[in-house]
Amino acid sequence: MTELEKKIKAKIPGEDTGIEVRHSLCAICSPGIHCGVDCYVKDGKIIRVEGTPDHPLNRGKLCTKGSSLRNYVYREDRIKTPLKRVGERGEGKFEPITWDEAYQIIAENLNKVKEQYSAHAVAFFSGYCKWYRPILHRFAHVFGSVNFGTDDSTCFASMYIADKVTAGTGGGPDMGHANTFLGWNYEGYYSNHLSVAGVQKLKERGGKVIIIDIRDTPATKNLADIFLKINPGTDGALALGMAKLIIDNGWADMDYVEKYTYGFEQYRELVQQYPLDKVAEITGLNPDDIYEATKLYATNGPACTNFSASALVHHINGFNSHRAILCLTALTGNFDREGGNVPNPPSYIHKRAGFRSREEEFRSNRYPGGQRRIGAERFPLWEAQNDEFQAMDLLRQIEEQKPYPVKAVVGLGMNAKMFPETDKLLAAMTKNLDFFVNIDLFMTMTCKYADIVLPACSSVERGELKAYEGGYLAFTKPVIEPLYESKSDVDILCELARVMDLDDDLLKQGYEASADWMIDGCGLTVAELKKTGQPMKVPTAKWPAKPGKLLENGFKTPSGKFEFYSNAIAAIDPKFGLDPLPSYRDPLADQNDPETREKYPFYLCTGARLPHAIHSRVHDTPWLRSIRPNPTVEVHTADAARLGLQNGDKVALSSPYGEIRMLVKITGKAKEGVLMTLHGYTEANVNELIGRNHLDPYSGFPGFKGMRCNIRKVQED
Ligand SMILES: Nc1nc2c(c(=O)[nH]1)N[C@H]1C(S)=C(S)[C@@H](COP(=O)(O)OP(=O)(O)OC[C@H]3O[C@@H](n4cnc5c(=O)[nH]c(N)nc54)[C@H](O)[C@@H]3O)O[C@H]1N2
Ligand SMILES: Nc1nc2c(c(=O)[nH]1)N[C@H]1C(S)=C(S)[C@@H](COP(=O)(O)OP(=O)(O)OC[C@H]3O[C@@H](n4cnc5c(=O)[nH]c(N)nc54)[C@H](O)[C@@H]3O)O[C@H]1N2
Ligand SMILES: [Mo]
Repeated sequence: MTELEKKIKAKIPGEDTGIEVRHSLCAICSPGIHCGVDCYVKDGKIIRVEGTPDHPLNRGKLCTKGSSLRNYVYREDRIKTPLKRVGERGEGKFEPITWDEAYQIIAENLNKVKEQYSAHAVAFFSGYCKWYRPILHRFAHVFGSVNFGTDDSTCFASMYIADKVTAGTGGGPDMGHANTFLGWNYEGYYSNHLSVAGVQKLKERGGKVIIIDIRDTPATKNLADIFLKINPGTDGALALGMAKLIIDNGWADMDYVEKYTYGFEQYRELVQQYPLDKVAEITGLNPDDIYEATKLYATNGPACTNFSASALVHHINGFNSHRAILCLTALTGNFDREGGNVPNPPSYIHKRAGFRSREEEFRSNRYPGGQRRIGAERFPLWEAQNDEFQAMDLLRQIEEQKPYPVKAVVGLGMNAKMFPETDKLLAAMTKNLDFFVNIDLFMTMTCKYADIVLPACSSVERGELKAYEGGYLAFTKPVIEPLYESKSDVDILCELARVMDLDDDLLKQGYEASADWMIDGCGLTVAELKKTGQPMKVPTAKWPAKPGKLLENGFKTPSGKFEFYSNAIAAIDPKFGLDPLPSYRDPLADQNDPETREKYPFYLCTGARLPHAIHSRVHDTPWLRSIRPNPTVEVHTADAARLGLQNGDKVALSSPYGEIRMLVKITGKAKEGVLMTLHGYTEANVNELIGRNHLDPYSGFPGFKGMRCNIRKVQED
């Protein structure tokens, strides 16, 4: 009897249950935390899902989303066949077609746009999903387009670029060796529950935790020794003020600063402008608390810091806030040091796993050049530092068709609700695109605007290459056949490459051959990985990462040092006004005229994570939706009292760009004057309230977490 059979017998006694337990992963969530799942399969159907007990990542645990995996996979709105639009764009009228017909139509239309305009007039865009990205990226380039873009235009990349221009790379918190954890916008229980154990262990060892957040969370309650409940978007000012305190009190590691950093004098001058009383006023914090937190961080080292792919950089001053915080790690000698923030390059699709892959080469060695990417003219730093287009300029370019037309979009999980002014984007696509194909699991609002819609299958219906922390790699096996006529995204792309006869043998050979090419030299092959479908230790993986390499060999920046003053930013044309120093500006700088202030007195923070929801993708998963059935806005107790609002009241949220309806949920979690709500609802899409030009000039990121708005009660309709 195999181990699995024993497990089933133990769980479900009796003779021949006809049930098999098969391993896969849950891809609902953040790619960094794709937990191992055991699917109980009977008659080709999943009847139960549990966490895989010996999976190196989740060790048997599952969150609410993972526990709903079965409900997600068998949702009624799964797209069943390839579809061709027969009504108007947006109307949602389609007829089923065959895969062959779909490929022919796509090939013809993309080639037509290429002939009439250019290959760059086709934009390839991926939503939140990451696993197929190397294939899509290469496909775009082999087709001849420079325009590959993703949700990274609003997530992660701002931080990545800020890290790159400051230190050449980012660094993760070395929690295992730290005495202090500076949890800057850290709320692990909600967005990354598997990270909480590390913080708990640090506390058990007697380590200290500082958390800086705008709301009360389980992390602020359970973990924080010091909690700074800061005014939203003012973190940059706090970081500069902390730097002044550190320097003035002699807590800086001047030996580190002298040996390994660049631009300290200019930085010192900048931070002198942020004395404690001024910082306390901007941030809304008590000066003593700021002092205590700073002292603890700077004197109880080694200290490591949490950074977020979204929270801070979702303010229009966020790029520099991130840099200002990163600078603290060098000022205190905690960057690239044990117990501080330790660089560790990604192995495969953002995941740090201690081994080298050829993913970057795979996607970039067919880069066609010949044009600048979408957004390059407005966001030169982005263009210089990232190999994707900045999708926050897509709407403008589709509307204006300048500097060159965009006439077709190939979307994989493209979700227009991710973009500010969603309706305008859909209107521009309707009016100006010759062709739009979208591939998704579900018939989303965005799919309804597509000319061709293709059904993708889920993680449990496909095989997928996946790297894990600790030096692991897996190639999963499907646990059930793809539902209906759905297919794996990578098979769709590789089949299309064959139909279009693209000049690329690797893509034409398929995903597994491409994956093998990318992991060549790591010590494992796809064939070996497929034998178990479970994560295997990569023989060449070096884990954990050893600190000190940059200090020894030099940073990958123009000066070879950690740059308080960024030479890469200084090289950008001064007309863009980008400061090489991490200077601070008001998060609502573009909305502070008296009229707007008066009309929209509230601060709107959208999308701070909650455990049961993830962007738009599970709002229509019944089990998860049942936890919070209605789109709600969290209103502070005092504001609710002042406005005469009760729990469950219907309100209109408005900004200069639009208005949506939600229900009131009264809490004391955020500060007075701050409204908090989730994104991704079709019936209450908060991104209608975010202005398309409310963007961080360094990264192009939208101010999702900092926007003026108003709230008023409306009658039930
Ligand atoms: N207001 C506001 N807006 C935000 C944010 C915020 O905090 N506030 N957060 C931003 C951030 S950080 C991010 S990362 C983005 C995420 O933004 P989105 O890309 O909108 O994320 P999702 O809604 O999770 O996924 C998009 C689509 O992918 C589909 N999908 C799921 N799995 C697959 C698959 O295997 N194949 C294919 N082809 N499709 C699949 C889903 O069904 C869904 O329709 O949103 C950003 N937008
Ligand atoms: N359950 C769940 N998990 C997720 C996701 C999801 O949608 N749902 N999305 C995934 C994705 S794509 C991403 S990018 C990550 C993001 O994950 P996190 O980085 O954890 O992002 P958030 O939860 O948006 O923000 C973290 C904390 O920052 C706080 N915050 C907001 N504005 C400010 C501010 O101005 N200053 C300070 N100091 N704090 C602020 C919020 O209140 C929140 O508690 O989560 C991933 N994990
Ligand atoms: Mo994100």
